[in-house]
Amino acid sequence: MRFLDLAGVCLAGLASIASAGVVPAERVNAVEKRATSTTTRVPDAACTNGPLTRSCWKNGYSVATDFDLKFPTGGATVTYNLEITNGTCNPDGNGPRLCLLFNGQYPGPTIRATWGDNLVINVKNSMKDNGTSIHWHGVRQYHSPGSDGVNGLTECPIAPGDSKTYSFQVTQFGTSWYHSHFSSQYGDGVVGTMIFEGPATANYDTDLGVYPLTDWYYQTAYQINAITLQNLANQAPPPSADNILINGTNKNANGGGSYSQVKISKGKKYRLRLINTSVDNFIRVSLDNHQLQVMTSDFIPIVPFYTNWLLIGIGQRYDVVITANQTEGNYWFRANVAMDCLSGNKMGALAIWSYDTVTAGTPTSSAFAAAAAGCYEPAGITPYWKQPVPSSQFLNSPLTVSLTRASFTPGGELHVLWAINGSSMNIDWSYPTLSYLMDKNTNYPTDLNVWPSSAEGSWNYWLIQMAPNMPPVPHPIHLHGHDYFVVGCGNGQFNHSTAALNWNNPPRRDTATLPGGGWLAIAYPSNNPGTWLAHCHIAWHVSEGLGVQFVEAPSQVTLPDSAAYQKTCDNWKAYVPTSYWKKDDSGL
Ligand SMILES: *[C@@H]1O[C@H](CO)[C@@H](O)[C@H](O)[C@H]1NC(C)=O
Ligand SMILES: *[C@@H]1O[C@H](CO)[C@@H](O)[C@H](O)[C@H]1NC(C)=O
Ligand SMILES: *[C@@H]1O[C@H](CO)[C@@H](O)[C@H](O)[C@H]1NC(C)=O
Ligand SMILES: *[C@@H]1O[C@H](CO)[C@@H](O)[C@H](O)[C@H]1NC(C)=O
Ligand SMILES: *[C@@H]1O[C@H](CO)[C@@H](O)[C@H](O)[C@H]1NC(C)=O
Ligand SMILES: *[C@@H]1O[C@H](CO)[C@@H](O)[C@H](O)[C@H]1NC(C)=O
Ligand SMILES: *[C@@H]1O[C@H](CO)[C@@H](O)[C@H](O)[C@H]1NC(C)=O
Ligand SMILES: [Cu+2]
Repeated sequence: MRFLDLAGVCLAGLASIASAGVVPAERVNAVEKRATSTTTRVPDAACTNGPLTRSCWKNGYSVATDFDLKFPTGGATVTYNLEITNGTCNPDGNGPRLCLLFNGQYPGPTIRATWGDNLVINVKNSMKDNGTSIHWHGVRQYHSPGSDGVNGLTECPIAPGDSKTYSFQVTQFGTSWYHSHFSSQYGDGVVGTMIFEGPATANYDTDLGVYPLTDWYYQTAYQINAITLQNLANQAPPPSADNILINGTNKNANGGGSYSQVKISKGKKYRLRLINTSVDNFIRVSLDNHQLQVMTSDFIPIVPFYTNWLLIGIGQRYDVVITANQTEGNYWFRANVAMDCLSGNKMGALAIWSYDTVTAGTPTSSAFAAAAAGCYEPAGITPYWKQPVPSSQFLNSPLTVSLTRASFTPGGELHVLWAINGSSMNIDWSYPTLSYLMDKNTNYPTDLNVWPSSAEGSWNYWLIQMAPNMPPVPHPIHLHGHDYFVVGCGNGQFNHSTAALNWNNPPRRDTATLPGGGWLAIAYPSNNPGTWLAHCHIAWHVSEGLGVQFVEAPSQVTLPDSAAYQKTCDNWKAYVPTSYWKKDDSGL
């Protein structure tokens, strides 16, 4: 029996590391939809959700409900209208820059719904010079793959002047965000947050709502993306961010701009929903003197744990509870770029948290001791429902991440691009994968990176491996239509006889970090027919081809209404010949 020094290396939170090399007897069970969850709390109809009973919900649902199998029905229909315009923004006072906005604001409005509701979101593209498609990050899109918002997979882009209605049921609860999937457009502001009300594993008095954290650039995402593409040819890093924003604001290097300010009352417990909406930077957050009690990872309720500093990868979310039990005063909330994740340059953002009995002013508080270095998932992530994963030899072949030379257009200029198994992803906006399904066409070009998916009810096992001698940047890997179990990760090349894997109760989430120069082993059951994207959430990397898609149970996919779907495609195809800009990246 061998225990790798996993603690502190990769997933420090693996409390119950299965003994390495020993493959438990049970094999992949073809009918096992989801590892059985066991917890001491059962859904309780009599229990009402309140400050001291947050694990309760209603009608037999609670935080113990496995929402892959069961979620409230008969929810309300909640409608939002979002219009994307080309405007300006100035979040840190550095000066106005071009910004693409939702309803005239950055970040866009918070979409709120309750577990079980049906969301109907009308998106109008009022930009002159870009298509768009809006992805609802982490939403399972059960029976609604046509609302996943991935142009080239689940829809044609929405042409300038056109609108599209996304509709889906809220089968999970917690915190997330939505963003454009049209090239690197989200880096220019096409981002907003989402709150789905539901039960929780920790109690609190007040929900402070979302607290998005992001890197911010003074040039547009399209400009940075172009520079990044040039740099990659020399294995040089992308340009560094110019600032970090907390809840859409911060001071700039010259002192302009303003800090986010939050008021709290002594003795109360506050829920805060942290979301990393960065394009390229990992961020570590902390509130001076106050521990963070972490209770979710992405949409997954976890056994609450306390930490002083919390590392948040791009696309990841953590809901935390903060107890206002310190001397009444002003405290710094800190969001620092995680240098150990090879994220740009050293910088951070500050916010001011004040007790309501004191005059809000500049804090004199000092930071907690620095967190142990290491660009890994935080320690202590244990899902609240205990869900073992049937062990596997990782018989599915490894997906190897490397660099390659490829072009986005036939006969076009060759670029150095990211590739999975030698193939850099490059989608066709005008003929999305769902069109292949509608046309019963399985003749997928290689660069669509369509990988096989296991049969419904059985498990997928992926070993994502960095090729040797690659730039050692970590990649936050995000999966659509599913979340996954993080069975293990480590540095260097995966070795079956030494890798410590956790099959017992592994962390579960929809975005996890592939260590630069290492490997990430994930597992998830096929339980959602559709066509789903898996990609690096660093905007520049997916733009440079770091993605795959898999077509799951094609004959069982709930296709979108074909008239509406075709209308979006027809309008897009009519726009393309007139467009000022042309596609010059993977399209994602
Ligand atoms: C936004 O407006 C600028 C200035 O008019 C223009 O150059 C750019 O193409 C527009 N972008 C989009 C996405 O419409
Ligand atoms: C989108 O608009 C930006 C300008 O805002 C431009 O740089 C980019 O090339 C456009 N991309 C496409 C494919 O239209
Ligand atoms: C974040 O900003 C929004 C919009 O300005 C504000 O309504 C909200 O209260 C802020 N959140 C916190 C936790 O301060
Ligand atoms: C967001 O994630 C990126 C990469 O995953 C990371 O570099 C950055 O530090 C994170 N930001 C925050 C605020 O956690
Ligand atoms: C304050 O709350 C934290 C949990 O957030 C706890 O660990 C700590 O002991 C409490 N401190 C005081 C002074 O009550
Ligand atoms: C990726 O490449 C590896 C190594 O060549 C191969 O074993 C595997 O089958 C490929 N994976 C897929 C999904 O094609
Ligand atoms: C895997 O680890 C074993 C045990 O340390 C070692 O004997 C073997 O050479 C390693 N395999 C590879 C491919 O590195
Ligand atoms: Cu990446």
